[in-house]
Amino acid sequence: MSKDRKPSPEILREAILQLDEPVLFKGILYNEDVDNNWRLFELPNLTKLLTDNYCMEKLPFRVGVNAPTSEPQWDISCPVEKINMLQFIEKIQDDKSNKWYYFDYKYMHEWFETKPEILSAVDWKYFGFDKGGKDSTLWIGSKGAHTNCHQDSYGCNLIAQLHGSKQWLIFPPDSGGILKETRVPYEESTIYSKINFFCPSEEDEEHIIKSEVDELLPKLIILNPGDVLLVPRGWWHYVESLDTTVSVNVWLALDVDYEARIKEALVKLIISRLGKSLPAANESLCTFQTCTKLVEECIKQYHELYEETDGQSDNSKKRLKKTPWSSQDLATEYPKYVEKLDNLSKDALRDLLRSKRERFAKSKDESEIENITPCKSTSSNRTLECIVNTLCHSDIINKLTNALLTQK
Ligand SMILES: O=C(O)CCC(=O)C(=O)O
Repeated sequence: MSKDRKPSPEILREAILQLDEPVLFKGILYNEDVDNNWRLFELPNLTKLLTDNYCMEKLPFRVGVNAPTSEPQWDISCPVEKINMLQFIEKIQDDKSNKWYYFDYKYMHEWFETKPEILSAVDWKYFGFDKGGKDSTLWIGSKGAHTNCHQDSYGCNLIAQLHGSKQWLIFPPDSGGILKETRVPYEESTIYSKINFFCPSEEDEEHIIKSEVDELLPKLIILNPGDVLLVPRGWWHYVESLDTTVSVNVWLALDVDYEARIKEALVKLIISRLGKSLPAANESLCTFQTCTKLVEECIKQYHELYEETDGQSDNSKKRLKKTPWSSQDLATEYPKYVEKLDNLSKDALRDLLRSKRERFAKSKDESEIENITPCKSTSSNRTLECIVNTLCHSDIINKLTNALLTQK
């Protein structure tokens, strides 16, 4: 059978929902065999579209520094500049500036409602999902723009790299201890790592290398234009633009999200009760009553789902029990399109962290003079942060959820 065979949308859908390891679909979108409009997101095409029709339309870009900071450059601490695409391009061509710009995590339907070309250029049908621009988020960044290491609470994630290259460092779901998980700053459905992967300290490097075990070693992937990456449920990721980049992603809901919703509602309850004064994303923390209702509602939905599944016919249960796809199976069957990703060795991980720390050694003085470090320390209330992180630790929230789900 031909090595150039394409996996069908049905196979891809089934595999994507079952895989528990990241997989790279190499160059799959910009392959002439695949008919699509994704090339509209290459920077020159996107810029033309946005400047022709949006003339002076400005988009909010988060601004950070290509310089060392003692803490991660948290999203909520970064200033935002509203600029149009031409201004963005002008700014990133300024060699003297050490700033990066990121129009990140933007649901496309909120920004491009009047631009159907942009929304309809996104189509996930090749992967077996009836989803498009209205379900997807857009990310436009300059070199150094990054998303701090975190774990998403819901679904699995498909990412289309459409312009430039991005580095993804991905750790398995159980890496919360190695990565120093934290709920501060608080953002619904995001668990952050305290490690500053953009410029790790020597202590962070030592902590990671000392705590790493073979099963939890990360994968390092450079996504290039046309690539699609699957990040399965629960995998931690740190993402950095290596040059000017455009990418689009979609989160795909999974049945297990019903349990994750209970956990997120419990965290929201604790933070709303205790952590109001800690840094949080710009979203309303609900009152005690509303949070309690939310927890109850999530538990009810969970029971409804599993009662439905229990009521399934024997045949449909058998169908669900089919041997799941592994990344190795996919890569063996479809070598032209699918790449299984290897783990980094401990030495390679140490080298990576060191090179990230040392790359700014020369620019340090300069950035301090400019005094544009956007990262404010969150140390004003370390005790409260510690209490919140203890109560919201995944081990505690898991136990609490189990207790709530098994109570009579
Ligand atoms: O591309 C990025 O900067 C981050 C993307 C991300 O976190 C995600 O797709 O879950």
